[in-house]
Order: sequence, then structure tokens, then C-alpha cells
Amino acid sequence: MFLKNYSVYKLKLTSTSQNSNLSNKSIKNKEVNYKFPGLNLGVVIPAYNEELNIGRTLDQIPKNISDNLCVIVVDDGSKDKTYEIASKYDITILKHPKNRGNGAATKTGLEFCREKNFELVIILDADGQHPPKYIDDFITSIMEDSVEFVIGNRFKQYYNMDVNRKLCSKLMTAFYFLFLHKKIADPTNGYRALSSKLIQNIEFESEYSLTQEMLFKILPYYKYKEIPIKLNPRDNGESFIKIKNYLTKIVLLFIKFYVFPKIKRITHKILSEEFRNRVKTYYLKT
Ligand SMILES: Nc1nc2c(ncn2[C@@H]2O[C@H](COP(=O)(O)OP(=O)(O)OP(=O)(O)O)[C@@H](O)[C@H]2O)c(=O)[nH]1
Ligand SMILES: [Mg+2]
Repeated sequence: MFLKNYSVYKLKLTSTSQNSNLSNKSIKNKEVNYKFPGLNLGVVIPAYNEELNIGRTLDQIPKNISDNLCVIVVDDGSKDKTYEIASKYDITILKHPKNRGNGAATKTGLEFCREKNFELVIILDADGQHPPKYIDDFITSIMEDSVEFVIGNRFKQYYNMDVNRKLCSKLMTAFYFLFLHKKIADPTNGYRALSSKLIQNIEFESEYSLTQEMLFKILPYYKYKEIPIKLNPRDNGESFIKIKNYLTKIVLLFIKFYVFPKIKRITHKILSEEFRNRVKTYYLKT
């Protein structure tokens, strides 16, 4: 079955108490005390060449979260055994025919979640850096603190980060504070939770810098919270971030999602609708 620009290779929407364990091979738990019974939860895991990590990431997803848990691995055109390994689990797998990048893979997962109307969506990486044990904390934050968005913060505890990456992250923190007047300690952290309101209301466009587009579109308008997460170092595989490219994209995103809308708002305020329409018609004619 083909849906938009990805294919649904394996579809598993909800678990039942009989097959609540993700691994097909493992012993089935008949009596599970779910922490959030009935919660229609999507867990999106973008994965590219993660054959060494995807299995243990899926193994670590707590089995007692919800009887309506749907784990969605988005295989971003991997050339290794990522798909074969993921397909042994009782989960949904979406597949890009070609590699398109982390942002595109996440976007595909979110589009699927929107179609399926999940109440809450968690995004976590397949590379073993985001321990799935924190999923509970993300859900609790969204439910109890009445926020729409939750993002992990690795800097609450010691985290050994490459100096350039750390600088880039701190620059972005300053940037968001300066221009959006919002505090965010770890803006490059991809471990996040979104409420259904955000999933339904926000259209994401970027394929490369989705993590930042999300912040531009969420921080100024919705309640959010950061929670402390102890991130693991990446043991295997290659990071997709190239710092120079990343910073350039952030500046372009800033112009697109901050400067342009601001100019538009100002022109709307000072120029009459009639005048704006006249200019528009003139431009369409030329
Ligand atoms: N490297 C890479 N990862 C991708 C791609 N598409 C999806 N991903 C997945 O996106 C997630 C994040 O990628 P990472 O390269 O670890 O990005 P990161 O965690 O921000 O960067 P590091 O801190 O260097 O690990 C992982 O689960 C990848 O498997 C891609 O094209 N390249
Ligand atoms: Mg990573």
C-alpha cells in the first residue's frame, strides 16, 4: 500500500493485552498493569542504517505504557539490516525508498500520526542515545503540567559533547532568547513529545532542520516544558549533523519563519487592504 512519499511496510496500530510485548519472540504477558491505560500513543523512531542500535532501542521500550501504544519506525532508505531487524517486532514500519534525512523521516512519522489521530506523540532516536525509559516522564509532563510540548534537556547533568556542537547549541539558545524571548537549554535535543493539538494544527515543511522549525512554530505560541534526560553517547553509526550546514540552515529558517512573518504583519498594519491588493494585482500582471 502506498501513502504519499513513503510506504507502509508493516502496520500494527494497537497492542492488546495478549501481545503487549513488542518483541514477537518474547513471552507474552497476559496481565499487564498499564501506566496510561487507553492512551492512544504514537512513538516515532526515525532510523537510518541503525542495524546495530534499532533492536536494543525497541527492546528497551517499556511494555506497560499503554494498551494503545503504536511504535512507528521510519526506515529512511537504510542500506543495512535496519528494516529486517525492525520487522521482527510487533510495530509499524514506514519506509522511504531513498534516504532523505532525519527531518524528512520524522516528518513522515508525524504525518502518519496525524492521520491516525494519536492523542500524544513521542519522537526518539534509533541510535540508542535516547533511553526509552523516559517516555513515561514525557507523557506525565504533557498530562499533568498541561503543556503541549515537552523537550529533553541533556545539560541538567554532565554530558560529554563535542566543543563545536556545544557552541552551536549554546548559540541557538541565545538566539531563541534574543529573538523569540523564550528559554530553551537544549534546542538540538530530538527527544520530544507533542500533544494531539500540535500534531493536528502545525504543518511542518523542512526536511533537514525540522527540529528547529518545530521550535520556531511552537515556542512562541504554545506552553512547553523541558525535562532532564540523561542522553547516552552514540556508540555506533554516523551522526547526520554537519555544523556549518546546520547553522546556515538555521539562519535561513529564522528568515523564513521569523523575519518574513514579522514583515508581513507590519505591512498588514500600516498598509490598507486595498493598497496591498493593488500591489498584488500589479505583481501578478508583470
Ligand atoms: N545520520 C542520519 N540519521 C538519520 C537519517 N535519517 C534518519 N536518521 C535518524 O535520525 C536520528 C538522529 O540522527 P543523529 O545522526 O543521531 O542526530 P543527532 O542525535 O542529532 O546527532 P548526534 O548527537 O551526533 O548523534 C537517528 O535515529 C538516525 O537513525 C539520515 O539520513 N542520516
Ligand atoms: Mg544521535
